[in-house]
Amino acid sequence: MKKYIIPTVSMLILMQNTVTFAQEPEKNAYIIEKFDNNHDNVVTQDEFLESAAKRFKTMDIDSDGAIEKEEFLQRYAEHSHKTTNESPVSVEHHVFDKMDQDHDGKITEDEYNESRLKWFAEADKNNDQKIELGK
Ligand SMILES: [Ca+2]
Ligand SMILES: [Ca+2]
Ligand SMILES: [Ca+2]
Repeated sequence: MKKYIIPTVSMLILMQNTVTFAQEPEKNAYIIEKFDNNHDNVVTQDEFLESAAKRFKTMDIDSDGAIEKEEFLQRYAEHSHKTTNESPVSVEHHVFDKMDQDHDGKITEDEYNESRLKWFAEADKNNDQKIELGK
């Protein structure tokens, strides 16, 4: 009997995991792919912010410490034109407006980090400041 119970339990756990984490596995995989600098399949908050800082510098074309809307749109276009021809401008504006919390037309590094951390926290299901697949 025992050998039947064990697979049943692990199957249940597997099913639970699938149900609990089914919504966002791609997001975690995406974050790990993009931000796991030391390739241990875990993205720590430090790693994440390090990459965010680099990305911010890349997007801040004139290096004035803020991403203006023109800079944002330019970078966005550069990164999206290869994958899709239809790049709806409204989406870019929406993303920008979400990050530009005080709506002064530019994203400061604080605003940028805050939105990144929000993203990180959403993906960090067990709240241990690490992104792993499914956690
Ligand atoms: Ca890592
Ligand atoms: Ca700038
Ligand atoms: Ca702003």
